[in-house]
Order: sequence, then structure tokens, then C-alpha cells
Amino acid sequence: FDQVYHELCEEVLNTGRSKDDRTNTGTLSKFGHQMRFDLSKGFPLLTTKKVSFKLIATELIWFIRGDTNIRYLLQYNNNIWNEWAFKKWIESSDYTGPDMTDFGHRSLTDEAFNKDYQAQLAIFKDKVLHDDDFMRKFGDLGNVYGKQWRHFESGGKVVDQLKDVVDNIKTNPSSRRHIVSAWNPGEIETMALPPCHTMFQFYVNDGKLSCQLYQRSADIFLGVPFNIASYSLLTHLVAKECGLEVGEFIHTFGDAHIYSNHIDAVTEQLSRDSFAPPTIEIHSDKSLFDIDYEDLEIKNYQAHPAIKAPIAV
Ligand code: THF
Repeated sequence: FDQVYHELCEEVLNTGRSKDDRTNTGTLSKFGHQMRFDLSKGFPLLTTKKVSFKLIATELIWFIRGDTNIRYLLQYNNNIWNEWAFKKWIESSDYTGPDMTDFGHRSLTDEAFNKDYQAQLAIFKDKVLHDDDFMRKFGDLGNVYGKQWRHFESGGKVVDQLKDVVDNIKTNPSSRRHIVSAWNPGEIETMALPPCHTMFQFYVNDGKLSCQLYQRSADIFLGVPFNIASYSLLTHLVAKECGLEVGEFIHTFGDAHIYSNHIDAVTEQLSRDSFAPPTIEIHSDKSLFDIDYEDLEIKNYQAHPAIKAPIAV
């Protein structure tokens, strides 16, 4: 599994084109790429750097529940969506602390600023966790994944796409319409960040469930290891719900990029040898829609140490 990911990294490092981006970080980028993972051979959690299954699973369960408020994530000490909610707070008239403009870049280069930033972020997290009014106002990311998967609004109708897809896989497995779209053009401006995982499709054949994701924009070093494991876990959960075995996870990319400040980290990771992949166990007969993080277990996960790198905001 690591090999397929390493090939993507190598290709972008060697032949990627320099490209400006929204975050003004700078990237090496390739447009159009595909990776395939046979899920019957193990669970694709990368082994050439340690990747946190807990962060991946709690984020996925948060989507499945239709939740868009980061309080649920913070309850599991999952901080991966903080920056986007924090940004809404510091840009609002409710915020009275020190100026936090461009905190993503300034916190990397200005140590004094970084101290102030960490202090404000700690205040923010504490308020989202313990102040219900604040949580409703600033913990919510708008109409992001959870909203679109479970309550997609269009033409006056509300569609529970995930529920419908699961029902259709059960009743009409050979259908070519097992699609969930997070891209709702009429609601893009109400999202903290327009969805990177634009849409996914399930496919049933020989009693096996496969899933293909179209990802319009992919942060190869920080995001992609999460995205691979997240959609693989989703495939396992939906397969179990529908009484199917797992087939393949196919990951198709639009703009796949390595941020300029991740290049050393990627090079370090590529120098490492992989271990055999872990396996996943689901210890409950709950429905997909009621599953908890505590029901999931990753077994025999052996990996090289994590590699830290800054997230582009
Ligand atoms: N924005 C950017 N620039 N990259 C992304 O991958 C990304 N996401 C989500 C939304 N916006 C994005 C958030 N997903 C990490 C991982 C996934 C994220 C955000 C952050 C991250 O920092 N991972 C660290 C560990 C973090 C920790 O331990 O708290 C890592 O080393 O893997 C694409 O889905």
C-alpha cells in the first residue's frame, strides 16, 4: 500500500509543476492521477509514517452523523478542523483579542506571534467545548461534508444521500448510481472550505463492495494519508451494513500537490521501508449510522515515527 502512495509522491516531486495556490504557500502539482488499494489485502493505513487512526475514524464518524460542528471532534482531542472555525471567530466582530490576521503563515515564522496564537486557540477550543452559545456560533463550519452527505438541499428538497445509497446498495446492488456528492454548487459560499472530496461512488460485483473517490484538490503529505484511510474505513462500514465483502478503494485526483514546505518531510518518508499493513475490526452490530469510535480497532499496526509538517490554511 505504501508503494502506491510513494509512487505518487515521487512522481510529483520529480515531474510536478510549480503552481501558486489559495494559501500562498506554493506547491508542486500534478493534474489527474489514480491509486488503487485492494482492501482484502489489509487496511491501507500508511506504515512509512505513523498516521493516527483515531483522528481519521472520529472525523469520518462526524461526517456520517451529519455533524458540522467541531465540538464533537474536540471531544476526541481531534484538532484537524480547528483552523477553519478559528478563522471565522477572529474575523468576526465578537473577537477582541490580538490581531490574528494571516495566523497560518505568521505562526510559522514569528515565535512571539505563535505564543499569542496558541493562547487564543486554547481559549477558542475551551469555549467551543464548554459554552453552548459560542459553540453554535463559531464551532460550526457551515454546510460542509456532514450536511451534504445527510441533508443535501436542492430545489426545495432535502436528500439523505448516505442513507439512500445504503438502501439502494441493499435493494439494487448492480446500480451505477451509488453516488454521494459533497459538491453543492448553490451552497459553496456557505462552507468554511469547499469540499476537497467532491464525490464518491460505490460499485458492487461478486459480493464485494468497491468505492471510488474523486478528490478535486489533494494535500499529498498531510491530507492524502488521512483520505485513503478514511474512505477505506467508510467502505468497510458500508460493506458490513450491506452484508458484502470489501473490494477495492480507488482514489482519483484532480490537483494533487505537495506544498513547498513539505518537501523535506516527503523526502524523509520516501527513504523509509514499509511494514505489512494492519487490519481493521468492527466490534459491533450497530448500524453504520450509530457506530462509535470505540467500536473500531486497528490490529497489528507497525509504523515508522510520525513526521511533523505545518498545515496550509
Ligand atoms: N487543508 C489542507 N491544507 N490540507 C488538508 O489535508 C486538508 N484537509 C482537511 C481540510 N483542509 C485541509 C483537514 N484534514 C491534518 C490532517 C488532515 C487534515 C488536517 C490536518 C494534520 O495536521 N495531520 C497531522 C497530525 C495532526 C495531529 O496530530 O493533530 C499529521 O501528521 O498527519 C483534507 O482532508
